[in-house]
Amino acid sequence: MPLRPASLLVLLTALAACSLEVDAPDSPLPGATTVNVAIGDFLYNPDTIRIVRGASVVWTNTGLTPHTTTSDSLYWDSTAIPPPGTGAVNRYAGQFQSVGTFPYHCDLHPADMAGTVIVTP
Ligand SMILES: [Cu+2]
Repeated sequence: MPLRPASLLVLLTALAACSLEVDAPDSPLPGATTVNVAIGDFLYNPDTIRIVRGASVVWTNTGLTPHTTTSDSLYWDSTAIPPPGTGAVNRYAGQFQSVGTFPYHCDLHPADMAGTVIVTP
């Protein structure tokens, strides 16, 4: 299934905005890897990931109900990602351009679902 371009753009834009202070304009992004996070009912697996700056994260909803991946600081917000089998794209992805610790949660189940992306140089 193709990634949803609108969501990807939102994520990249948001992360670019938060990367202004730490990224030199001509600084190459060393990471080219993709890390997958499965979304279930009601958890992220794994809930904490460590990636190198420049790596991409793909969240895939494998549960039975919609979920989101929403940055606690609103650097990104997937809005509702449908479960598989609906005919709609059930993934959300983006590249992390900034070093830092980025906690996130599910906007639909904020008391139950939380995760962290740790980005290293
Ligand atoms: Cu949820």
